[in-house]
Amino acid sequence: MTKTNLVLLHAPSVYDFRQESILYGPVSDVVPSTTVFEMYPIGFTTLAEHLERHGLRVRIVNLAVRMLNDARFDVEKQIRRLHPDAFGIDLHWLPHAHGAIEVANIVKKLHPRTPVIFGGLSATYYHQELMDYHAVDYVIRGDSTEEPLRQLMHCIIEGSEPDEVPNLTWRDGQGRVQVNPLTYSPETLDHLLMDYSYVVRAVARYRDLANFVPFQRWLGYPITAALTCRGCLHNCLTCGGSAQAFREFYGRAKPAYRSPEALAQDIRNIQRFSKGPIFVLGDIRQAGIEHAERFLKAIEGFDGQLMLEFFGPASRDFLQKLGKAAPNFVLEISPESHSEEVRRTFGRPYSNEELEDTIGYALEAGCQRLDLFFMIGLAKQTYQTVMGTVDYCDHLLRRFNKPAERTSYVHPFISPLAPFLDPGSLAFEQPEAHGYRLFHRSLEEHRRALLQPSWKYVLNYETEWMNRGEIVASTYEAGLRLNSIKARHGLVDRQRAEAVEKRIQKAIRLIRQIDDIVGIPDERRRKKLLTALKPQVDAANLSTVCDKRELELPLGLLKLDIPRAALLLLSDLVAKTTRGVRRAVSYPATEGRPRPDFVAEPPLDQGGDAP
Ligand code: B12
Ligand code: SF4
Repeated sequence: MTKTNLVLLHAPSVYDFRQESILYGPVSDVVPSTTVFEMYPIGFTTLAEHLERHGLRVRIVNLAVRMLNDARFDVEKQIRRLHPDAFGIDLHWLPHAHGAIEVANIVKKLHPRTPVIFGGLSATYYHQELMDYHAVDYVIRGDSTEEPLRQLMHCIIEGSEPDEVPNLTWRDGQGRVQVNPLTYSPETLDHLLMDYSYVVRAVARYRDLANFVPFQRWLGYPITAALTCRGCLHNCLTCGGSAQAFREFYGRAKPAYRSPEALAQDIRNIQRFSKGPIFVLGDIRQAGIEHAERFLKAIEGFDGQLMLEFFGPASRDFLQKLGKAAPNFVLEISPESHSEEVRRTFGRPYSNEELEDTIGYALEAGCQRLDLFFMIGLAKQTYQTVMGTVDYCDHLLRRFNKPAERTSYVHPFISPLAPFLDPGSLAFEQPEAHGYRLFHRSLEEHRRALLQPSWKYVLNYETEWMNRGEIVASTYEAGLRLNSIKARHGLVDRQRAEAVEKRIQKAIRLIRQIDDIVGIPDERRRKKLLTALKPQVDAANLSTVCDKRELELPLGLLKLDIPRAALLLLSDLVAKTTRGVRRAVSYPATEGRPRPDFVAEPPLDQGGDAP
């Protein structure tokens, strides 16, 4: 059996979520993950693919999803039987501050001599502080770590010092922390394979789907993402992925784009194994309208469900072209607030008129569904402004949703900026200047905050216009109101709307009960009372201000076809090897002979990777 060189582990947000009684709140209502944030970074697939292309073996283990799916899943047992040269753990999203560090501690306890490598945007931001945790040996910084990771793996395997590896923070022989320059930041994404072919190969090779599943409901709703770029042109106030955050903290002066043709090919390749929707991440128009139109040309005739996000208004002409190229298109727009002042302060300087024109053009061009995302916790936003946003949703639904006439419709969502204001964002870096007050700043403070009994106390901020209590209260009230508006407009059926309403009411009661418990001075009594609440808290954690299924598009019967995809990949490889054709991206480590991709190895649960 070939040795695995690197195992990439994805931790749950709070490691002990199965034991702790924590009301996480609506922190993940508008993303596919649950409150455990079980989705691993898309970068796991590009890291794995890049390393495998250079002859290394990589395995992904999504601990978070395994723990969610099986209450008895034994993390330590799983990690004990893994024996790679190194473990990689993502700390991309700060809400993993607790889980990622805890998993690193477990790895170190069970494999004290195996290096632990951290990476991701939050790991980059907190790289120096991460070196204070004894379980962390290396942090690779930046948004593009494929090549630095390959070089580091080479050093680990050879036993040499990684002083030349770009973007690396590490400890030298004397235990001193070394910070190598953050110089590796490629200008495009065209050197990568971004079509999940690694995942399909690995699932077939290891006969192991369970560890690769990106989020809990994915097998029922296999939505897949295609990435247009790394970085961003914009500077939204609370975003840790803004242009200035990338410049200042992640070593990127300007976005790196995927070429339109490569992006279209990624999408077509994904369609070979999944008939689920494909979400094109990042506004395709960021690189300019000519770039976007090249994409439309390259994707012409695509008959799958294609979701695109727009960072601002679009012209009728562009939407018509989009409708012709990909007739089953769906749009996402985040106006954040109905208040033009709040929206402008956030960094989206367009009017409601422009927004509504865009909605009209999109529906006219055949957009099947247009999701609108509004947020709570913004600068200049009061409790009343939040309610004004809900009223505006009612107006939009009255204006655009005429079910008798249309097959397409508008679907609004409202959710809080939670659990954390992003480190690196303008609001996090200069809170007072933007009307924010921060409660936690360091990694350790965030790690501890994640163990607070309700999301009100986990929140790392409040604003001049709303304190934490008001952010929580306005979220629940907005949720209740929007839910009944959606029921009235037929966007959710009565039964689902009633269930959402009950869940919100329950969450409101629980928040109050937890507030009372938090005030009890005796710590043991506090703990006991919180533990007694756990079953109710778990039930309220499912989704709060909306039903997660509202995010989903109706699917046909055939959604996932991994065996077919594996066969297609295999036949591609055989054809290319026998014809001696080199791929656009070549495979240096295995040149001239077929890659051993389809030699099945035992799944981890059946002793795979044991020594
Ligand atoms: C796409 C995206 C998403 C997608 C994620 C798709 C996916 N599976 O990756 C969706 C919509 C699902 C999403 C959800 C969330 N997101 Co988001 N997202 C983005 C966005 C727009 C782009 C990210 C991106 O470009 N990724 C590409 C690159 C940068 O990352 P990558 O390829 O995955 O990984 C590379 C490196 O990060 C690193 N790396 C990552 N992991 C590891 C591990 C190791 C060992 C190593 C060595 C390297 C490494 O190497 C990789 C390859 O080179 C950014 C904003 C922005 N402009 O950056 C926000 C952003 C990353 N998201 C953010 C947040 C807060 C969230 C949520 C927590 C929001 C919420 N409350 O629901 C959730 C978390 C979901 C979960 N984990 O379950 C914040 C993070 C701030 C922070 N520091 O915590 C950002 C910066 C901005 C924002 N507010 O949206 N998000
Ligand atoms: S929120 Fe704004 S700054 Fe952040 S990724 Fe989206 S458009 Fe860019």
